[in-house]
Amino acid sequence: MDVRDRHPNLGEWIELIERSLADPESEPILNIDADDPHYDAVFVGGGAGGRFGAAYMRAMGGRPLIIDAWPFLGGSCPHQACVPHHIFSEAAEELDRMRWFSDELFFPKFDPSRASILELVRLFLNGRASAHAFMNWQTKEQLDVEYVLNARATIVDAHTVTAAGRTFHADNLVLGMGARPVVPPDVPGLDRPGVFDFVSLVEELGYEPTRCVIIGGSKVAMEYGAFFHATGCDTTIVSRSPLMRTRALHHVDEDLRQYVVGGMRKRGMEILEGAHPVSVNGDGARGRARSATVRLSSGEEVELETDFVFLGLGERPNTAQAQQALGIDIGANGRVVVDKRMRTNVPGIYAIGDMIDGPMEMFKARKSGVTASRNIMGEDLEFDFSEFPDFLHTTYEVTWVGLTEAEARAALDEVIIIQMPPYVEGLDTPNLPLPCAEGTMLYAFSKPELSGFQKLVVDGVTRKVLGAHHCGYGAKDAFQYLDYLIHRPEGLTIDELGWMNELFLNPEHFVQLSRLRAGKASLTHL
Ligand code: KPC
Repeated sequence: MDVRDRHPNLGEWIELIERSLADPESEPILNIDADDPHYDAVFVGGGAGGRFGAAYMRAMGGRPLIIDAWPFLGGSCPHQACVPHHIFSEAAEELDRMRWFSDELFFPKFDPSRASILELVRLFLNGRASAHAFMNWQTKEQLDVEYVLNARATIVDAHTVTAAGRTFHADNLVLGMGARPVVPPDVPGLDRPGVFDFVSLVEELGYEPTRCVIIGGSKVAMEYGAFFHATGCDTTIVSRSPLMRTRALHHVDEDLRQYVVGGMRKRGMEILEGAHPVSVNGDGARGRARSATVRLSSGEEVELETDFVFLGLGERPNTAQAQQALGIDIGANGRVVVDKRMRTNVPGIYAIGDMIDGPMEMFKARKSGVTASRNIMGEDLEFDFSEFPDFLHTTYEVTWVGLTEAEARAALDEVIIIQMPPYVEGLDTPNLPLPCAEGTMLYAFSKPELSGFQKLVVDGVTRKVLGAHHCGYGAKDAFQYLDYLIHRPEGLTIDELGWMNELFLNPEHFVQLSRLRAGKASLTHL
C-alpha cells in the first residue's frame, strides 16, 4: 500500500497495522518518493535506533530511508520488550502494595484470583498498536522520514538494499536489526510448550500460569519474575550468577543489591544462585511444562514442579545476513564491532542499537542511531557508552549511577557515605520510617523496613559525588540528570548538590542529606 500521498489518522494506522500483522501475505507499506531511489543512508531496521537516527538525519537536511520487516516503526520496544515490561512492572508495584496493605486503611482485602498474568498480557496486546500507529504517523507527518514497512530488507552490497520488490541505493547503510532472546542449546526440553521468553510471553501465552521457574539471572529474569510472583504465581529464579552480579550490569553497590534481592526473598520468591538448569520436563497430557530439573550449587539435582518456564538469559543480535553480505566484524560476544562513531570495519556501514556492545537499553539505541547520522552528515562526534546510569524493576524501581562504595574505596583514600537508613552499629533501623519518599510514604509509616534504600558515595577529599544508588520509586528522572552532572568534566560536589532546590524527599533526599553535611570542612559519614 502506497501511503505517500495519504495521511492516515491514528485509527486508520491502527487498522492497517493490525491487518498487516494478522496476514503474513499482507503487502508492504510504502512511504517513499519513488522518483529518486538514492539516499544518504538506508536504515535497515526501524526500531528506536533507526527511527531516531533517521529523524536526526532528516532534521539535518539529509535523506534517510528506513526499511523494517514489521508494519510499524519503533521496533521491539513497543511490540514485545520495554513497553510490556513497564506495564508488568507497574502492575507488580501496585500488586505488591495491595498485598502488604490487604484489608488495612482503605485497601480492600487482596483477592489473588483477580491478579492474572494472562489478563495483563491481553491488556497489552489490545493496546499495543496505538503506540505503533503513533510512531508511523509521527515519522511520516512530523519528521518527514521516508520508509518501507512490512517488507524484509535484503542487503545486496554496501550501497544497495532491496525490499518490497524495489532496489534502493545509499551512500551508507545503518544496521539496526535488533536482537533476540538467548535459548541455550544444551538444556533439553526448552522447545516444549510451556517454555517462554519475553517475546513468546506476549505472542503465545494462552493459559494462566500457576507456578513459574525462571532460567537465568538477567534484568529480564528479575523484572518479569517479580511481576509473575506478585500476581500470585510462585516463582523460582535459577541463576548461575548471584542476582545483579551478572556481566551485563556494572556499578552495582552491594548494600543496594542486598536490599533489592533480600526484598524479593522477603516477598517469598525462591532465588537459587550458583544453580544450573538440567532439563525441562513436559506434561504430554496438558501440553505444558511439568517440571524443571535443576542442579543446585551443592551439586544436588532437584525437580521443581512448574507449568511455566521463563527464559531470562539475555539477548543476541541478528547479524548473520549483514555479516554474510558485507563482511562486517563480529566480536566474541556476538555483537557487531563498531568504533565510537558507530562505524564498522566496512567503510560506509554503521551498526547501532542492540547489534553493538553495551547495554541493550533505550538510551544507547537512540543515541547510537543519532551518532551514526551525525557522523554521516559530516560531524565529528563520538558516543562513549562505557559509563551510563542504569535501572531495573522488581516490585521497586532500582536506579544507580557512578561508582559503588567498594569501587570508590578501592580507588581513593577517603570515601564518605551518605545513606538512608544510615549504617550505625546497633541502631534499630528496621524501626526507622526513612527513606520517607515518593511511593514509600505508606510503607514508611506502617512497614518501615519496606520503605527503600539510598546511598550516596562521595570523595572525601575533592568533595565530588562519585555514585548514587537508590531503591524506591520515582527516581529515574533524577538519575538521568545526576548521571550528566557527575560525569561532567567538572563533576558535581556535595556542596553543589546540597544547594539544589528539592521538590520532595526522594531522591532529592540526596539534596537534603548533602545539605546536612556540606557545611563541614572535613566531611563525615551520615
Ligand atoms: C510509546 C513509546 O514511547 C515507547 S516505543 C518507542 C519507540 S521509539 O520512539 O522509536 O524509540
